[in-house]
Amino acid sequence: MEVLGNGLRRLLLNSRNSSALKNCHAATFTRLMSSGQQLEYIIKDVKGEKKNVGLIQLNRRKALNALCDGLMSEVGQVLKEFEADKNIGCIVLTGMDKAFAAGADIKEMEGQNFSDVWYNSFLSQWNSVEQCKKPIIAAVNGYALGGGCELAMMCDIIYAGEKAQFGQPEITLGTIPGAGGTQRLTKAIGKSKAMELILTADRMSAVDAERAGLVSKVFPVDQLVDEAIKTAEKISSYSKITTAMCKEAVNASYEMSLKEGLHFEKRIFHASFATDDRKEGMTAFSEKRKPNFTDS
Ligand code: DAK
Repeated sequence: MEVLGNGLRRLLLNSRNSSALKNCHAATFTRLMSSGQQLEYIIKDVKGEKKNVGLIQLNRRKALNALCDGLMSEVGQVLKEFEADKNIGCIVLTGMDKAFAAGADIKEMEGQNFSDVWYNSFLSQWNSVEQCKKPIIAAVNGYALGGGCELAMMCDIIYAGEKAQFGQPEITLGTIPGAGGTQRLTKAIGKSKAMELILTADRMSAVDAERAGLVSKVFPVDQLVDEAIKTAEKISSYSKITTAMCKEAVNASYEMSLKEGLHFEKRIFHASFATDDRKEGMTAFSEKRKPNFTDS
């Protein structure tokens, strides 16, 4: 099995060097790498005093973290691993100083036609980010453009470094945002500002993004990731079941009318009374001690 694996890996490595595949088209290759825990486009780490924060760093430096198929497959794979890890309560997703991500990989998209993208559910592996039940903090330094901005918006909290720049420049490529830019950006900053960014391809600074509500906090570039990890540790200290309930209820507000959303919230609130952690949280308050959550 191992021999076959190495052979296939060599074959894929060679074909990756050919001009047809040189821009990271080999999703199969990546899956092979991930299952063996060797990641090519991202770095996986576990942080925090209690090792309860999962860290994913996008690491395709030369291409400014352009989000190729292989990279997004690795992100999906590692998110799954963090979801399965009972100790991890929150995930931080970051890039590098110059770029969180400069968008989906344009060179990978260039040769595709309508039937390619339609029949192959092009880029469907991006769904793994929005489907993750654990909270994800995007720590954005540098460019967050196109799919980079959309990836950050799929996360639950966005922290930005002072030099971060957000934008949806797809119009310059003859296409439109395809991973939530027209929807999530509009909900985050309102129609006028979203239209302006999407129709002009102009960029928004970190400070303006915070003012507009896209970003919750701005930090000096070199402190950003540590600050995101600190917040993630705090989130991880609470009951994971309650955290998941909070996330689900907030996200439901995107999908429902106020009346439906309030009803949904009430039902989840009621459901929290079926957990041990709700009992423990309230008992600990009365006994003037710290709660000892068991995530049940
Ligand atoms: N794709 C591929 N390569 C990219 C790239 C990208 N998005 N962005 C940068 N690169 C590569 C450059 O080609 C260059 O490679 P080499 O020429 O060295 O081989 C290298 O990164 C360095 O880039 P530059 O030389 O351009 O660096 P500069 O500092 O001069 O400029 C820049 C930085 C970020 C302003 C510039 O690189 C740039 O404008 N990049 C493109 C930004 C962009 O247009 N992004 C939007 C892409 S469209 C979907 C999911 C996602 C999407 C759609 C659907 N579904 C789930 C359905 C998303 C679409 C997009 O994001």
